[in-house]
Amino acid sequence: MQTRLQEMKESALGQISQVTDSAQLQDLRVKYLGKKGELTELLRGMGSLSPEERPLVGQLVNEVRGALEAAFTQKQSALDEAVLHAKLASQTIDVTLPGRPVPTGTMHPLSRIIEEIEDIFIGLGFEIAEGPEVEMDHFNFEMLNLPKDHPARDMQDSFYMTDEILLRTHTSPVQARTMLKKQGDTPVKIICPGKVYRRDDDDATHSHQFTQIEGLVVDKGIGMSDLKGTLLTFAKQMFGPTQQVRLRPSFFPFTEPSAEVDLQCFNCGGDGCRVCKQTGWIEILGSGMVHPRVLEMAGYNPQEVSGFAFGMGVERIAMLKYGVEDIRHFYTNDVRFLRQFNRG
Ligand code: 2NL
Repeated sequence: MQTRLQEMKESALGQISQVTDSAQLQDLRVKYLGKKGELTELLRGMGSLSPEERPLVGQLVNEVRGALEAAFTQKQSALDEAVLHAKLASQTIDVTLPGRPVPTGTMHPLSRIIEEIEDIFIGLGFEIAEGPEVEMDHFNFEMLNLPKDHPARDMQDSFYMTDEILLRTHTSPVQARTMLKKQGDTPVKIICPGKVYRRDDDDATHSHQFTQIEGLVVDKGIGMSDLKGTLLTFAKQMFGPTQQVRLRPSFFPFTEPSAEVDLQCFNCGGDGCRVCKQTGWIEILGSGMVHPRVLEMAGYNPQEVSGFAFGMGVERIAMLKYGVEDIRHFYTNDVRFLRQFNRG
């Protein structure tokens, strides 16, 4: 009996060591340790042993069982490890290979300019206001002192959807709406960036759709000096600390008095060049003191408060700043054009 047990143990250990996968190992486990396995079979034979032999053989059976179980467990973890190693080996990556480039976009030059201008005015305590691009005639023209028969309406040929609804021709209606919403509350200190539309034939310097930023300040005691100081501060932050501004008389129906604002040419510093047509100055903004009629229509008493407003074309600033010679480049979105901005 002892000999048979020893032989069985040797044979089982031998077979276990030969096994190459988990399924084979499980078969062996059943064959030796299972309910109908060889060890159980041997145990049944113990009945025929003498009382002296039984405890000895019992002990030996337990030893053999323990040895086999240990061998199974050890083999199982060896097999698991081998599987893991094989998997790791088949899945290795070469970290020294060059990566696949992921094409990233760049910010559109117009968006960049808008963001720069917004940041400057936010720093001066302005808030950003937005409004609809499809606008009512009332807010686009009437509220800005441009009644139906006003000749300036011809100047701004518009895209009408109906008699009363059009694509806004400037962002001024956003300012009119903001003032109305505030119901006479002061101060109003906003800038309004956005797309505007005019019926123009597109060419190198005209586009039927373009981008405007307008600003508006309404409060007690606002004067022309506030307008000039604000725009000078803006010019210095946008174009450099030595920048100067120049105001020239002008006309807009919604401001009185009105002024064009010139910046010193940022290309030649004022000496005169191709960009400034030898004048040393570049026209960049329209501005003025808000017309009393406009204040009144928007719910403010022009005897108590006053305001200044200004408007600039973002494409024009971007063209001057980046030396872009055709406004249509901003909308055709040729990546070779767009990639030239925002490098690094
Ligand atoms: C230009 C001129 C300007 C304004 C816009 C404005 C708005 C309100 C009241 C009064 Cl609500 N004025 N806006 C004033 C002066 C000039 O824009 O050349 N834009 C490109």
